[in-house]
Amino acid sequence: MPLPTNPLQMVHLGPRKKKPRQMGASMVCPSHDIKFQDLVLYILEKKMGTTRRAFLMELARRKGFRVEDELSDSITHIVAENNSGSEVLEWLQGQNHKVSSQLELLDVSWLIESMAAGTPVETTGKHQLVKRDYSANLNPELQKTPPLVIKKISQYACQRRTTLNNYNQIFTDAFEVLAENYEFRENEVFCLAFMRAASVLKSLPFTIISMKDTEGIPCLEDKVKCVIEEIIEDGESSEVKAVLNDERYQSFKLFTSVFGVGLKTSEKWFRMGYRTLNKIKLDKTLKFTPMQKAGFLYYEDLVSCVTRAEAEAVGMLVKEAVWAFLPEAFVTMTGGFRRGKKIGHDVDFLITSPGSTDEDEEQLLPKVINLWERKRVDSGKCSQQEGKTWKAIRVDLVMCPYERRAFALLGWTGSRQFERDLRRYATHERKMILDNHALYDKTKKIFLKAESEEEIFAHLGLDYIEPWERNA
Ligand code: DCP
Ligand code: MG
Repeated sequence: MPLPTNPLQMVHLGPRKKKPRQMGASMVCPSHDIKFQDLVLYILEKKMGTTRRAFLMELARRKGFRVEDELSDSITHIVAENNSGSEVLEWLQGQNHKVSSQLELLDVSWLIESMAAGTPVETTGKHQLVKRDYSANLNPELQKTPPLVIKKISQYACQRRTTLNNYNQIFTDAFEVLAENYEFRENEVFCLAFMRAASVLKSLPFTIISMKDTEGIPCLEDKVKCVIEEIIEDGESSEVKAVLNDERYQSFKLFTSVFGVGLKTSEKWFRMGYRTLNKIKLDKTLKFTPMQKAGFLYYEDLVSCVTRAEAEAVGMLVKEAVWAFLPEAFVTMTGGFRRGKKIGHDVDFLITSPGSTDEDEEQLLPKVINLWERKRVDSGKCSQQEGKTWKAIRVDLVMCPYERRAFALLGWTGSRQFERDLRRYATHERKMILDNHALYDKTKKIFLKAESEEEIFAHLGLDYIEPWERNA
C-alpha cells in the first residue's frame, strides 16, 4: 500500500483493534489488510473536501478496501460526492486521465453501502455517475477523450441510443405523470413537451444532479427545467404531487385502465359524476362496447402486467395457430418485449408469410380468432372466473405483406416516442414519408424498398439503432 501523503489520513476514528503498523519515511501509517484485491479505489476530493475525503479513505481501508492516494492507471473505481458524471469526466480530462470503459465512476453512496455491507455491493445505475459501457460504445478513435465532450445529443430519439438503464428515473417518472395529465386535459403541446423531455433524459449516460448538467441537452423547455430544478432542490415536484392528488387525474387514470376505455368515455363518465368502476359497472343505462365488456370482465388480469414467460407462452400459441393456416409464416414478437422489457401491458406480434396472397393476408387473423374461439368453447373456459387456472392477456396481432415486413417490424417495435421521432426526422430532415408500411422519397418521387430494418435506417441516413436501444 502506498504511503499516505496527507497527514489527515492518520485521523483515528474511535476504538480500533490493534493492527501491525508500517513505518513510513516520516510518519507512522496504519496498515490494513486488503480484502478486495480486484478493486482499486480513488476518492475524489473535489466538492468533498480534504477532511471528509481523509475520513472516508481511512474508513474504507479499515474495511479492507484498497484506496489509492494518487490517480493512476491501476484505479478501477472513482468515488465522488456532489459531482455529476459530466463534472467527474471533465475533472479527469483536466488530469489527463484516460477513461477506459472498465473504469467505474461512482457516487459516494456506493462506497457507503459497500462499507455498511462489509463487501463491495453491485454497482447499479443509481450509483453509476456515468454508464460504464458508454465509452465502449464509442468509436475507438474517439475513446481517448472523455465521451461527453464529443457527443452532441440529438433532438431526435432515433439519433439517440436509449437502453432500459435509466439514470434519471426520478425526473422521467415525474414528467410522465405531467404528460399524462396534459393528455387527459387534451393539451397536446405540453403533453408532448414533457414526453420529449422524459425521452431525452432516458438516453443520458449520467444522472442529472445540478442545473449545470442540463446545459446543451435539447428538448428541455423552461417549464420542464422548472420541474427539474424543484426536484434537485426538494427531491420532489409540487406540480406532480398536485396532479397525483387531482380528482380528474385519478379518475381518468382509473377509467382508462379498463381495456377499451379512452379519453372520450372517461370524460363522459367523469362528467356524469362517476369516480369508481363499481358504480359504472352497475349503471344499466350505460352501453359498453365489446372491448369494454371484456375490459371489465378480465379487469384484474389485464391490469396485472404480462411477464416475459407469459409472453413466450402466448408466442407458442400464436405460432401454433398461425402455422395451421400459413405453415411458412414468420411470427415475430415486437413491441416492448422486442426492446428487452421484462414486462408489458400486452404482447405484440408481427406475422408475415412469403408468397401469401392478399386473400391469405385478409383471412388469416379472422381464422386464428375463430380457431381460438372454438378451442375456448370446447375447453369450457368461458367467462367463469371461479377457481380459474388461466389468465387473460392482451395480444396484438399484425399481419403484413412479406415485402413490407421491414417497415412493419420497425413500426411495431416502438417505443412510441422513437416511432414519432423517426417520422418527424424523415419528414423534416430527409423530405421522406415513413409509416408502418413504406418509405416514400418526396424529392425522387419513389417508394424506397427495404428487406431489413438496417436498410431503412440507411435510406434515412441514420446510424442503425438496435431494438434494445429504442426505449426512448
Ligand atoms: N404502435 C404504433 N401505433 C399504434 C400503436 C402502437 O405505431 N397506434 C407501435 C409503437 C409501439 C408498438 O407499436 O411501441 C407496440 O405498442 P404497445 O402499445 O404495445 O407499446 P409497447 O409494446 O411499446 O409497450 P407495452 O409494454 O406497454 O406493451
Ligand atoms: Mg406492447
